[in-house]
Amino acid sequence: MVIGPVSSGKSTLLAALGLGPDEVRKTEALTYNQARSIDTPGEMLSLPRFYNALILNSARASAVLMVMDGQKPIWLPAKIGLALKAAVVGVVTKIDLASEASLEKAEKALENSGVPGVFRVSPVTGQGIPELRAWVGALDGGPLG
Ligand SMILES: Nc1nc2c(ncn2[C@@H]2O[C@H](COP(=O)(O)OP(=O)(O)OP(=O)(O)O)[C@@H](O)[C@H]2O)c(=O)[nH]1
Ligand SMILES: [Mg+2]
Repeated sequence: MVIGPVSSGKSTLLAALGLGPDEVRKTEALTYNQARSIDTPGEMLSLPRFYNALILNSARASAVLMVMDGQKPIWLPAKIGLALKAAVVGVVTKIDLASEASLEKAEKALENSGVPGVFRVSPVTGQGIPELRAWVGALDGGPLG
């Protein structure tokens, strides 16, 4: 499952990991990509009335990737990572566009949201994707175990 701000690169990341969707467009609703992944629109993280839906659906996933745009880091709800019902890991995306200072800010914001461990990736250059794919692949029962 991917969660993160609007346009942070969640759907693009799922596609790069081979977990769907086949075609990346704006995500309009919480979407199950067959048994491969759960995609969420960034709006669900900016509107508190949607938090419960994120938390409930996270129970269906083996892992949650909390995605942060490395170029435009923003503060997330404090400690929200602790409420999710799956293993959670932070992923800073768009590292092909971001400065080191901005990447560090993104990692701070993830840490503040209660999300441990951070991968730095770019689906555009492929940096960090094999490492993240290996982490996801090592989960029991696949991504939606
Ligand atoms: N340069 C670059 N662009 C990226 C990267 N990841 C995503 N993008 C671009 O960022 C934009 C938003 O990507 P999406 O994957 O749709 O973002 P999202 O988080 O799914 O957005 P919502 O569904 O609206 O919440 C698209 O134009 C992508 O092509 C990256 O690593 N590098
Ligand atoms: Mg999307």
